Amino acid sequence: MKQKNKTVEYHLTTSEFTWEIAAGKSIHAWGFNKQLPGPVLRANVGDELVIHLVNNLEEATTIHWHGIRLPASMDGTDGVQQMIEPGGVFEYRFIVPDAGTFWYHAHTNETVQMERGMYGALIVDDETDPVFDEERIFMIDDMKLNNRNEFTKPSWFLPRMMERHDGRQGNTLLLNGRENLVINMQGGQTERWRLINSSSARYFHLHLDGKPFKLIGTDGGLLEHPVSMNEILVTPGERVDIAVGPFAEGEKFPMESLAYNRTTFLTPKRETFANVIVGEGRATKLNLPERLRMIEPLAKQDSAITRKVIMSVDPRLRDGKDFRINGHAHVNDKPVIAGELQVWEVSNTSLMDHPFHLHGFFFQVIEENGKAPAFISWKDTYNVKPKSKVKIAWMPDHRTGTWMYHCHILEHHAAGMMAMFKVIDGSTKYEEKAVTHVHHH
Ligand SMILES: [Cu+2]
Repeated sequence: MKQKNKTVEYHLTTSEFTWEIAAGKSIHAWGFNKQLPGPVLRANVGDELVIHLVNNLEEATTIHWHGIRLPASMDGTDGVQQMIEPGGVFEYRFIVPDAGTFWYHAHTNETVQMERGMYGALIVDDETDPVFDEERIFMIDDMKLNNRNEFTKPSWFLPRMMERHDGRQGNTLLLNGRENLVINMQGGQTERWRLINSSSARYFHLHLDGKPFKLIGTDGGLLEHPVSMNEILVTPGERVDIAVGPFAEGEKFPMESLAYNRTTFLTPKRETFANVIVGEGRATKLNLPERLRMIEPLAKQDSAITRKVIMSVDPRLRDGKDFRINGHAHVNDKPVIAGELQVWEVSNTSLMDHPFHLHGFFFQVIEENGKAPAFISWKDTYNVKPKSKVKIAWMPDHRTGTWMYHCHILEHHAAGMMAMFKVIDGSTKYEEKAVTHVHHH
């Protein structure tokens, strides 16, 4: 029986607050409802989400609903709404059309606001989801703190330049706002883990002591079939859903991030984020079918390219606008027409990796450096390796308005690796709707 759609309301208040990341170790975080991460927002496919936002920060903010195919006016960028000033309120209202693992985060002054904790998970359920014994959401983050547990920003030119180049990678490793998290599983059970990389720049290269797990979903929901693997890279902005277990009582192993060389000044390291401890065996109710769903291919591998997007870095790194799209920083790209298939060649001419994020729409990777991908999936963020070309296909729909794409390493985005563009209706004259929601106390 089809579930009835409903309206799900949340009240979120942003503020600065004290947050304990480990026993006796507190930071001055910024976030939602004095929690880090913010509260998990949850709804069923087709429900309407209403989020009443109050901004009690001392600076303006806006919130982006990463991965949700919502109307442009709700996307939370400065291209579609006015800043929510300190003391201001805003109502976000949209339908959640897809099941999967999504997240929300500040989309204003991100290198400060997101670094301090302005993010949370947004989960959309479907009654046809596979059944697990347990589900966990892990928001991955790292913070760059000094020895007084304060957020630091380099003041000298060279370290500032290096941080802009690498992206801010922190020394404090967090899962769900905690250091050294212990994950207590039950023997014989299989869990669904939803991983969300909410860090500024860290490449999280998941490894569970070599134990195999199954990838079941990506940014845009379930895959067609579970795919078994021993490690997976989750770049900033990306999500993966994996099936973990079953393990035997008494097993203990770390959740690690393996070293990944993305060509930074910082040397990549293998690091432990959490530890898994398996308790006594329990019965399982696992129902993970081999066929999870069908994904219709949007385009063939050899489809004609409709746009080229070139991500580049000026090696002189002089002026803070050295991260570029098609040769320029902070670009206004050409519009696309609703209903016209987009086949974009996204290339990276630089020597470092960039996770490419498209707002508001899912794409399919149809080719990477001449090869078809191993399996089809829906993505909104995809890591483009150095000196690489990725061909993506996506379909702009009736949701006309201003959208954007950018590198999800926050410092690269801030230094110019982003573009705004419009989806326009091809048949009628395009008019931008005025923003009328913003008001102040
Ligand atoms: Cu980048």
